[in-house]
Amino acid sequence: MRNAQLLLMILLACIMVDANAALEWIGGPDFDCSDAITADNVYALEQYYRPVRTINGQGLDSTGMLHELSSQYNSALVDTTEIAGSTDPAVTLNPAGIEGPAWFSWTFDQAYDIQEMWVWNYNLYGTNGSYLLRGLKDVSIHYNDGTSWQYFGDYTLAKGLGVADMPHGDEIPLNITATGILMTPKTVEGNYGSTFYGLSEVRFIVPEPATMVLFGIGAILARKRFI
Ligand SMILES: [Ca+2]
Repeated sequence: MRNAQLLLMILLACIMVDANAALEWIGGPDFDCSDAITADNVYALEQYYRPVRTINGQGLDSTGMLHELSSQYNSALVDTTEIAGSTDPAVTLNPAGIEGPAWFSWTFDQAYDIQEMWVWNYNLYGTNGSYLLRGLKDVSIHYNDGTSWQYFGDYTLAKGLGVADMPHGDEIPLNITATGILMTPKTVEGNYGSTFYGLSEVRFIVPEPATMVLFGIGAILARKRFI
């Protein structure tokens, strides 16, 4: 009976912790490794609009939830007119070997259980909203299982708002274990109507560590109790 009561208390604690758990994301504040994530795209060597600007928090406010207007200092952008006609496979094919007008990839330092991917799309209004057309629209998502790239699915991203404090527009449910994520705009409708393809920020949500520890303890005790 004591074991059963202990197990019940632990399970209740797990539920309480889970309900109050702060969101944890790879490479974000309080994460145990700031080098946990790197970003890449066809413009990785460009001085501005570098892919790292999609994962280092540049452009986000003090709450970490609102992104300011996109610029070369806080967002990534690919100008496809500059790579048109290229025969370099690193440009014309994404890391999974699939053709697309552009691609963005994020690599982790190890495999993570990723619950969701949040996306802040390109966030600059321009004349009559013309720069918002640079935002990604219909994309394919691949994930690296540690050995090779696997197709996850297609997704349509919300258009940016062009405001100084833009919340993320998408929470893509993933629930996969991966060492990397790849996002490739479709050849048709890959963005909202531009030769540029841009993103402001992404975030990969992972289980909160304390919750995982408690769930682990609960699982061990449950196994002892019921086997
Ligand atoms: Ca950013």
